[in-house]
Amino acid sequence: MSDAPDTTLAVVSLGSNIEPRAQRLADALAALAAIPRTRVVKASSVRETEPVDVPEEFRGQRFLNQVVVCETALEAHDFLHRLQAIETEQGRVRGPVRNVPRTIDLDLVAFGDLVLDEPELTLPHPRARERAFVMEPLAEVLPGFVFPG
Ligand code: PH2
Ligand code: MG
Ligand code: MG
Repeated sequence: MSDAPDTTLAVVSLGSNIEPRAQRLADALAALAAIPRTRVVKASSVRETEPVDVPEEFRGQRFLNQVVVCETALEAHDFLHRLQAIETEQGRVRGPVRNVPRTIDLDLVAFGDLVLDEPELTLPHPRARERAFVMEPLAEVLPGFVFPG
């Protein structure tokens, strides 16, 4: 038996396509570091990326993306709710149309080796592996990362 606290590596993808994009990512990184029982292990470089799968009228709005690895003692849903609270705090508004411009998007890409398929949370993130704006910064912070499941 170990008395070390049980922690999980959580991989978070950050994205913004509404200025000030870089400030929003920096604010989100600080907010991640302030989540209780959580620390930021590593943050990738910030990359400017072409929008993928966004409505035609917003194709001109490029994203800044980053991947951040956290170590947390929270449970997956609690951690997700923290991410959603940060999005709300940063003025994220959710509407009926998918992938419209957003102040900040914090997606849970993976949470340890957890595999889940629930309405609220699918792990690992179902589209992450197809998205260079996730996979490239992920390879920078966790080279050789293997998705569970
Ligand atoms: N997020 C999306 C859809 N398309 N494209 C880029 N380049 N970066 C993103 O973060 C992004 C996207 C849905 O969340
Ligand atoms: Mg997203
Ligand atoms: Mg999202």
